[in-house]
Amino acid sequence: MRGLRAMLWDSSVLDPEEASHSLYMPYPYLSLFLFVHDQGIRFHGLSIPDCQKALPAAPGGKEIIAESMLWLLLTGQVPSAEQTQQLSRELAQKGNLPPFVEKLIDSLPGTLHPMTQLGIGVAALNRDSSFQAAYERGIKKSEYWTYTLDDSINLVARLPALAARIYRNVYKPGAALPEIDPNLDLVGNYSRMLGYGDNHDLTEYLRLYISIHGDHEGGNASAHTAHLVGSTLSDPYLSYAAALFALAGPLHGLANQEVLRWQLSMLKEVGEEVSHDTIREYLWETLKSGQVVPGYGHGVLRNPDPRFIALQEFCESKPELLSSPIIQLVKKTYEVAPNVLKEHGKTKNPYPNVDAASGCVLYHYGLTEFKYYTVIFGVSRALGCVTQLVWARALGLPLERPKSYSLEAIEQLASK
Ligand code: FAM
Repeated sequence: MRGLRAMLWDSSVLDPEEASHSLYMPYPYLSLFLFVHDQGIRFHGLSIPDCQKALPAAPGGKEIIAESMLWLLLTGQVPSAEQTQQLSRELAQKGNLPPFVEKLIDSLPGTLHPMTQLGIGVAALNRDSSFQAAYERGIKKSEYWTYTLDDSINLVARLPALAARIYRNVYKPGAALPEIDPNLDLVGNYSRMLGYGDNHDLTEYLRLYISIHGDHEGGNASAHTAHLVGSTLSDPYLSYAAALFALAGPLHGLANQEVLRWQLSMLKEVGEEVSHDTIREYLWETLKSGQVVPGYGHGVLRNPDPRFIALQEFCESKPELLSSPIIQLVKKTYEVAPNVLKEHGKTKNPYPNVDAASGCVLYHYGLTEFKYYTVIFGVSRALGCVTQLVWARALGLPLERPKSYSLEAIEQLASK
C-alpha cells in the first residue's frame, strides 16, 4: 500500500518529484528552500506562501485562519473577508457541546491520553448526526452530500470546545472555561478557551498551525481512515473519530509529542550547552538503540516539509522566539540531523517534517504539556477529512474494498 495510486483526493497534492531536485544547504541558506518549499504541497494549486498571501486572516491578524482554509479546501475558491467572517460567525453559533458530551468528557480519568478522549468525544457527537437521521428516513444517494456537509460544519464548530475541555480537565482541573465569543474566529475561540487568548502571538501561531496541518493528500493514515470509514456511509463524526485514532500513532500525528519528549531528553542528557557535536552523538545514540528520530522523514515528501519551513519562518519573524532555548535546539538539530540520517542510510527522506518544529513554539509560550499537542493536530486535520467526506458522497464514491491475497498466493506471484 506504499505509494499505490488508488485514491481520488482533490483538495491537496504533494509533489515530491519537484522537491527532490533541491540541493540541501545548511540552515543559513533558508532562502534556497523558499523556492523549494513552494513545491511541497499545493491546496487546489496554491502553495503555503500563496495561501498566506491570498487567504483572509482574522480581524487584526496576519496568519491564515481555519475558516479561510476550509472554504478553499471545500470549494477550490479563495473566500472574501466577508465570506470568511460569515463562516466564523456560523461556527461560533454552532460551537457549544451537548451537555451529555460535556458530562462524558468530564467523567474520563485525567490519565486517559488526550487523543483517546478527543476520539471518544467526537464519536459521541454522532448522536446529533443529521446524515444518520436522514439515512434512516431513507434519502436519495444524490442528497447524501448535503447532510454530510451539515454534520461536517457542526463537527468542525464543536472541536475547539471539546479540545479545550479536555485540556482544562487534564491540565487545569477546576479552571473556568470561557464561553464562545461570537465575534472570534474558530482558533481565536480555541486559544481563548485554552487560556492563551491574550497571547496574540500564540493565537496567530495556532491559526497558522491549524490551517497548514488541515490537509496533506488522501493517503496519510488519518485522511485515508476517514475516507475508508466514510465509504461505509458511517457519518462524519464516526469517520473522523476513526481518523483521530490513526493520528494518535507515533509514526503519524503523535510525532509532534515525541519530538518534544526526544528534544527535552536530549537537553537533560547533554545539558544546556548544546553543540552540533553533542546533537550528532545523541542522534546516533537514538538510531543505534533502534528508535526513529521523531520529526524527520516522510512517506511522500523527499525534501524539508514546507509546513516545517512555514513554522520556521514564523519563528524568524519573532525576535523573542529566536532566543528561545527550545527553538534554538530545534534549529541546531535541523542543521545536523539530515546529514546523520543520510550517513545512517535507511530513510528515503532525511529532512524534517512538520512535527520537527510544530511543538517548540507551543512549548516556548508555556503550552508545555506535549502529550496534548496531537489534539491540536486533531482539531486541524478535520478540515481536510470533512472536505473529502463531503466530496466522496457528492461524487457517489463507492465502498472502499481492496482485494487481499493469501500468503500462498503472494508466494506464487513472487515466484513467477
Ligand atoms: N529516523 C530513523 N529511521 C527512519 C526515519 C527516521 N526519522 N525515517 C525513516 N526511517 C527508516 C524507516 O524506519 C525504515 O527502516 P526499516 O527498513 O528498518 O523499517 C527506513 O528508514 C525506510 O523508511 P522510509 O521509506 O524512508 O520511511 P517510511 O515512508 O517507511 O516512513 C515515516 C515515513 C514518517 C513514518 C518515517 O520517516 C518515520 O518514522 N519518521 C519518524 C516519525 C515521524 O516523524 N512521523 C511523523 C510524520 C509526519 F509527516 C506526520 O505524519 N505527522
